[in-house]
Amino acid sequence: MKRRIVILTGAGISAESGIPTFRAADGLWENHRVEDVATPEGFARDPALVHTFYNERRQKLMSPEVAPNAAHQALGDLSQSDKADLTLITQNIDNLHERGGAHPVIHMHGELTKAWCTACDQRSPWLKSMDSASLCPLCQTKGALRVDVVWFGEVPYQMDTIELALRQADIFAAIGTSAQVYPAAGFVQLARAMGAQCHEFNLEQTAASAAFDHHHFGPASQTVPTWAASL
Ligand code: BJW
Repeated sequence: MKRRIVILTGAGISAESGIPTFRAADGLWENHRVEDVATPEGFARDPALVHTFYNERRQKLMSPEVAPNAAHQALGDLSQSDKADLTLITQNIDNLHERGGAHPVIHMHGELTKAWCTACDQRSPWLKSMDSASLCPLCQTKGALRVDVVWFGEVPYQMDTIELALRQADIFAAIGTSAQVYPAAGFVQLARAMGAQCHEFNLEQTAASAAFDHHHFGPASQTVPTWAASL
């Protein structure tokens, strides 16, 4: 039987593709307080600020200087190979896994390139700028759209599917995540308790390092392709 591999990725896998990670020493997030741009309360207070914040990130994601790196490509190849039964979960809202050939990808924190209409509760692809006057392409309501990302205090997507995959995993790997945000930070505990071999890929130790059996220190663009080829 094929080995069941569950991979969780975080901002570190996209760092070498030109997308900054989140947790800087100054506690700010691209010069904003997290409460202002990544909570429903922040959006209610100042929707224009939040729309602009995500519009700029979407524009950057679609610019020519941002592209999948060797780690995304290696996971894309693994996803298309018959070497393993792979569940790929990302906390990232970028589309670099898909552009690296991976399918399917569970975006537990949502996607920058989708809009969520709070009037009809439908998601649609969204590549242009969004503002408080934007029209839902599905129900035509004006002013009910927000970027389809999971903010603090909201429930991440596909948690039932994720929990089942973690319970059945033979191998669990966490790549480029600081293990500071739950529930993702706790996935290793469940996978390990259920018997999975656990691998961590990072530049440095994290809050969760002690829970992993194997550590791969270094840039993901180097460590991930080597590991994927060894499977
Ligand atoms: C490299 C590298 C290279 C760099 N190669 N590596 C108190 C205790 C416990 C929990 C809570 C608490 N108070 C509140 C909570 C819950 C809260 C939470 O966890 N808060 C913490 C701050 C404590 N969580 C939530 O609210 C979540 N919802 C929830 O819990 O609902 C309840 C529920 C759950 C399940 C079932 C039922 C109910 C929602 C969390 C939503 C997070 N959303 C964000 C924003 C998305 C939109 C946006 O992008 O703007 O998601 S926050 C942000 O952090 C983003 C990321 O996905 C997430 C994780 O960050 P990540 O990926 O780990 O990045 P970094 O920057 O932290 O780390 C990068 C790492 O890469 C570093 O370690 C580097 O060393 C490494 N690295 N270059 C390899 N080249």
